[in-house]
Amino acid sequence: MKKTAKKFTSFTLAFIMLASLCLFGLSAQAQDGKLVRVQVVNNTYKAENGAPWTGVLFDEVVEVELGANALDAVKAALSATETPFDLQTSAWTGDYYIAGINGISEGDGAAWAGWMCLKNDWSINNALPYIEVKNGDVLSMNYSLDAGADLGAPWPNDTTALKSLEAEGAVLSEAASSTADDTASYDLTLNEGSKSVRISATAQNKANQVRIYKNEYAPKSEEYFRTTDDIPVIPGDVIYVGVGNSAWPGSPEGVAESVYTLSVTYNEADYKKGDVNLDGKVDITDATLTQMKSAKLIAFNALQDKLADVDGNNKVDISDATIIQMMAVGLVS
Ligand SMILES: [Ca+2]
Ligand SMILES: [Ca+2]
Repeated sequence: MKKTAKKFTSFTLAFIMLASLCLFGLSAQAQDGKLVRVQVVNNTYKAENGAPWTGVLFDEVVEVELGANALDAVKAALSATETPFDLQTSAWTGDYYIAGINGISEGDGAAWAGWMCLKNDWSINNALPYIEVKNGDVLSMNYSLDAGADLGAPWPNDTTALKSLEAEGAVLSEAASSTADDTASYDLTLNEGSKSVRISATAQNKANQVRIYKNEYAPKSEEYFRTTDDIPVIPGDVIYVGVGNSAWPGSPEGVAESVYTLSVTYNEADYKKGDVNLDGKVDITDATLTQMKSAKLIAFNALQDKLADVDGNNKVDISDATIIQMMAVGLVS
């Protein structure tokens, strides 16, 4: 009876922890919609060639409904800023597109000129109504004189390599085991006290999407980080920066994706056995997390796996959780 009660308590705690994680995730979002940042930029069509304006026309955060697409968000920003625009339907596809903004219309300055949209620095290759937007997305409407080449998205697209890769909140350095190819491995050493990082990654060809995953490279999953997101990390985590995976819209045909591996460094000797959440003490939370890991409810990184395997049999299971529980109450050390 006592044992059952203890188990129940552990799992109750586990679900409270999961529930609070979910709440934390939602709190950053607008209550009944999503916040999208919209920019309108003309850096290509010059004043001396007849452009009525150049540079950034506006950079505005708008709240749109949960089901809104990229066209809804761009229209909302154009309306909010009282910017005149010209909405047309494509003669070929019948889809809506934005033909003109504030006096600059497709065909102005060059035969193939027009307004193109970059979503989080990805030059989207589809009509805006088909593009989903998430809370925190950045939509940049840019005027192009040559179908995207002057925006960093030339055709044909023959590379998925990155042009630049930088980290905020950590020091990024090429790992000793790195190969000199496009998909090098890096060490990511967290700054003192840093609990999250931002990864800034720019594709050589912006027709490719860049998606960031933590601890498991899962390109089929829509649960990924963007370059604008704070990525919570602990020592032992591995961050994957993928570019141009064939499952993602915009990827070049017949060109392999690039995947950059960024491993958060650690010194195993700095951590106590059993301290799976790396907070410097072994308590009931560590036991609960290990129980959840044993039940495949959560995943551990490589360092957490080592710290959780207190009986040293090279696997993390319920026996480890039980020993950690005993360690937490001082029955074993
Ligand atoms: Ca702990
Ligand atoms: Ca074990």
